[in-house]
Amino acid sequence: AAAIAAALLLLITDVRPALAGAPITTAIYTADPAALVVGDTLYLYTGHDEAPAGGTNFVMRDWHVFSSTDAATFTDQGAKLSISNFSWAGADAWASEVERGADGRYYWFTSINGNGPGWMNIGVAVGNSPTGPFTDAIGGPLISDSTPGSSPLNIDPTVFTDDDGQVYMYWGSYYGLRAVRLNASMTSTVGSVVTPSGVSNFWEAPWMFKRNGVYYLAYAANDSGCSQPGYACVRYATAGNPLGPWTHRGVVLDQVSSTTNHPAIIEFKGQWYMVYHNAAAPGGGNFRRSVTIDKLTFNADGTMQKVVQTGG
Ligand code: FUB
Repeated sequence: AAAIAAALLLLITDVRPALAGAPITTAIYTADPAALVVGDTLYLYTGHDEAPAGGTNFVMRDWHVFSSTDAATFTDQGAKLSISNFSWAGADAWASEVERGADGRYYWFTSINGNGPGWMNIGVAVGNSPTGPFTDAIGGPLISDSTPGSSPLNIDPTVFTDDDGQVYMYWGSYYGLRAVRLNASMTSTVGSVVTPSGVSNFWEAPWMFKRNGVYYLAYAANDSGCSQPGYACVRYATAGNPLGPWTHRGVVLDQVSSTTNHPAIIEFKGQWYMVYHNAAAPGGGNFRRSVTIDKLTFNADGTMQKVVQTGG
């Protein structure tokens, strides 16, 4: 009877979305996308899942750059950054984001296990073009556990440059969202680390952008109101100021076929997109994820419609 009950429970809880976006590549497994438009090209910066089939942990050592001029076909430009580019780092090339600095260079903010003081840290690499080459910009972490007020887990940086040139970074996990201003140099912080308010059910993977004067923060949430246990949806909040307070607006992406969920939202050639990952590629899984892209639509009042996971 116990076995039947367990099987029934699995059937009830193991419900996958009927539709899931197609991978940008099936040559490798990719995860944790960040998006950047430069000229007529959309760049995606992704993590690289290398766990074996049936693996039960992340194996992530480098990050790839993908480029596209139509948001449909993506070219893998290769592993343009690796934990070996950070002399102080040892493992876990987790989520990252690239932002163009005031000096015209490209700053790649990364989550890295330092294997030293602090478990996860945020590092920064810099390159002269969107595809690099990239080198460590600091020689140590930008944020580590020793940073006053830093998050319970220093991962998943999202960096946003406002119209007035001020730069902000949000990051965090395990319900610990943090934010801080960055210098124009992108390699040091200004003022104190703060805990933004109003971001309901934040779990991890923040992504910040601005549209029509409104600040948006999308993020993975794993509450029972939007996902089954162990999975995450993407919720979002809006604000009138870059550091909040934020007002929760709802779910923009339902749970996907991987346990983790990770948004990047971008406008490219007049169309908005949601870039995210799932487990839909052949042989895919929670530690063998694939980045995908779907169209995103705004309502007239600035709210976002829930993304339809097309399967492509
Ligand atoms: O890919 C490793 C971690 O899983 C990321 O840092 C999180 O956002 C989650 O996707």
